[in-house]
Amino acid sequence: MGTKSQAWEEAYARIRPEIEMVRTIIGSMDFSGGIVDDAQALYIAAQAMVPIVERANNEMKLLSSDDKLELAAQGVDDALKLPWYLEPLDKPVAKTLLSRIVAFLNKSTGAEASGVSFIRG
Ligand SMILES: [Ca+2]
Repeated sequence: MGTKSQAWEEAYARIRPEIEMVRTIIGSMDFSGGIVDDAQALYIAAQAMVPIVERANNEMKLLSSDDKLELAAQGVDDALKLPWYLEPLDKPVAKTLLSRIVAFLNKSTGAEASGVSFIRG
């Protein structure tokens, strides 16, 4: 993963309550288990993390694109407790998914309108 920047650490501390809220909400949803439910939970967590990270970035103005992607993926990892055999995958899968979600938002509404400026390319 590489070393986390000071800005990353500060942003992570800042969004921890919001990550916890996402974790609680997903935990309260009726996912009965199985790979389809796990995939849906992953998708929901990834979507939830985009505005959370973007808001932290707007407040701090210090995060690199890598920081933001890493932050969002860490948030997804924290928010999801998957079965042990899937747990090592949630962060890397989240990164791919987050890149796709942001690419979609930027294409469908434009980066300006969506307010989503991170994870391009
Ligand atoms: Ca996890």
